[in-house]
Amino acid sequence: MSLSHLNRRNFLALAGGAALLSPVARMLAKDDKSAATSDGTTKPFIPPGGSPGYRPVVTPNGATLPWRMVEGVKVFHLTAESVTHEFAPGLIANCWGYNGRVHGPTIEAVEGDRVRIYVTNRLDAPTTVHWHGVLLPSGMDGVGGVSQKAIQPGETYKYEFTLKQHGTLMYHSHHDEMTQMQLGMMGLFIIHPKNPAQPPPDRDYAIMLSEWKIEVGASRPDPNEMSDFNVFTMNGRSFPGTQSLVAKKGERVRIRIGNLSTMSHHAIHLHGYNFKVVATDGGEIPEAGQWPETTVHMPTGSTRTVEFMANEPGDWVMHCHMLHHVMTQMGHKFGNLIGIDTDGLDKKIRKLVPGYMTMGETGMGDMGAMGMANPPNSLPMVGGPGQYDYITMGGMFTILKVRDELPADGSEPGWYQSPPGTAAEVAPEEDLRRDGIAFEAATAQAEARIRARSGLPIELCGPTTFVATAGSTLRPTARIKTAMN
Ligand SMILES: [Cu+2]
Repeated sequence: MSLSHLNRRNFLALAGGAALLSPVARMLAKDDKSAATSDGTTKPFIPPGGSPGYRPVVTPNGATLPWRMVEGVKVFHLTAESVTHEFAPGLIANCWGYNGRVHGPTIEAVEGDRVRIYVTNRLDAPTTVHWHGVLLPSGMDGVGGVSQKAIQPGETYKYEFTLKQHGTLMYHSHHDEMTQMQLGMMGLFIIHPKNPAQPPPDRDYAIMLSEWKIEVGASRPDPNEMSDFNVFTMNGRSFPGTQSLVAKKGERVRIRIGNLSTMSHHAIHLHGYNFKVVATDGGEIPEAGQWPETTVHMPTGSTRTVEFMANEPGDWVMHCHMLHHVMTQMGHKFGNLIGIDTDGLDKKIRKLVPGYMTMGETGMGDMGAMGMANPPNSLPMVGGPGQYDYITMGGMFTILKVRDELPADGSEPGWYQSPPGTAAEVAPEEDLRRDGIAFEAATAQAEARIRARSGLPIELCGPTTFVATAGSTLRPTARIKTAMN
């Protein structure tokens, strides 16, 4: 089989061959008009005069849309345009967004504000903007054909309304929705309360969830996909491209989550905490109606706001619990090799491809860590490097970093250093003996893999099971089953 004939599926079946592919320069479509790459850098907006009159929301990897007051009206300007966007280092695609970003910048205002939002269309296609969940006059609803004419290329439309509510809302194209939203045309619309019932939280984060189909090596997301999405993002970024959320111990944290994925709901799970869902895009939930959760269900077309006290320091992951949503492009449609003895196959293929080794018989956890070359314009199959080991999740995944003290300069706090005795580690021999634990390695092949990891010579011994007792030279690892005596 010639390497040039590999499609994604048999590319993966021949994953060992990936090392033979030389890196190829990213090829971006020539019709792209944007000059810069939207790279997910957080850009806050401080209005003239210094204070906006509210505690601003932080959109990790995102930006806030600037505004200015003109005769008592808060004036914004959105420009719909083509955007070259980096999802994570290694994956760049030509998307559509607003103001040079994917997704568009977060709009922030206060209940009671009169807002005037100009929308300029620099795309080659007509568009509109719908203010999702915002209570407004019908003619301002932004639905092409229903409440207005579509905004033609080159035109600028004006939307103007008074904000009658507060909460976490959204905006998105409502013309050729499948194409335009699936190419990235969406953003968050945060309205702060005019008379807050309680002080603002110490940390107020906003995250937009979305999903994409970007064929490996392609430079344009496929807006016609209806089920097989392969890039899952928070604020347009896939882990390890996602920026961490930080909090100081004792702070009250609010996370606002919106979902405008084409087809998927998401189950956003936070480790280390119980939180309460305090609001939806329909409004605040009275305290009596809030219940504790660790996972919030995010139907597409909705927002949920969760709050909790950051009282336990650590690195706490927050990710979609639909497990294909924490994989990247390469993690899907993979032939099932779990438990297959591939030794004979390997020997045959090695005659054609020296050094070939099938991967995937124990799962995909090692795929990213092996550092095999990725095909052009794609992400490693799974996550990214962590403090202790390779992180086997990517995609819709980020980390909440809670610390006793945060760096004074506002920089990222780095990895959490667990106090001695508070982190899981290899069981000491004396503990195993004291507690009567014997452990059993699954197969000789497992032993070979353990030896490979530990740098010892590999001796394939055949498929016999052997038992190791405490004190053997095997390093207990995740691949070793434990059993009570
Ligand atoms: Cu999901």
